[in-house]
Amino acid sequence: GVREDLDARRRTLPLEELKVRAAAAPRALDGFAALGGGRDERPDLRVIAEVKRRSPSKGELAGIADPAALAGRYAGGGASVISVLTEERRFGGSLADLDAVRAAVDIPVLRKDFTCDPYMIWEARAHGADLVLLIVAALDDGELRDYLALTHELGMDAIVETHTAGEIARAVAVGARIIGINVRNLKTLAVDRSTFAALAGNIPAGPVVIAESGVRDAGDVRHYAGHGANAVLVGEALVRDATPRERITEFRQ
Ligand code: IGP
Repeated sequence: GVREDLDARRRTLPLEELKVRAAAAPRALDGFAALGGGRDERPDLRVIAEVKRRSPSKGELAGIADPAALAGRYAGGGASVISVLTEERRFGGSLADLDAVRAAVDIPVLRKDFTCDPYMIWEARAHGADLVLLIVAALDDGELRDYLALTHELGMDAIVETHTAGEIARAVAVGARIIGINVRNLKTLAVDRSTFAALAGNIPAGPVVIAESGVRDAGDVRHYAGHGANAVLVGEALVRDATPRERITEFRQ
């Protein structure tokens, strides 16, 4: 499981050294605002474009030779945030990918990984991330609160990922400002796009609402937007596309 994987993960630096690097990093960009948060009206749909080399369900997705160049194309198409998978074993990502993307774009960057301890939050900041992912199903309420607090202390924001009504209630209870509904069941890896419409109504006004996974085309984007998504998080469809810049432009219309 996720926990075992993370226990086995190499700790590249002592926490004290990460803290020094986090303090020296340029301050985090405002991911909440980039996603349209803090406004009365959020007319335009935002796109979070993901750099994902492989996935447990699909295997190798694309030979991403240059994550920085891909991120540059995403930004050129009008992506609001770049998501970078850093999990190595199942997603083929790394902190080196995060570094490369961070250096390539001036929009907020999400470190997309299974955050399971404070170390990873410091590490994200030390590597220039502006957002981290907190998966409600993987954390208890105490962890969720503590990790969200640390994320905010470091000037970052968190996408708090949910998959059930109960998880949404927990995300709301801890004061999540950005709530994602992942339509992919992380246990079975099955994608059910109807999950978003079924659950979005449980999120009160205030948080930014993100539809995660399963976007194939502009029709799927319209579907999520029509059911209240402020942003969509798109991985596979973009990394496989020959012209991701044009695709993002189309998604935003
Ligand atoms: C993107 P897709 O179907 O567009 O490639 O999905 C994103 O939602 C997915 O990568 C994801 C994910 C996660 C990956 C959502 N939550 C948690 C790893 C861990």
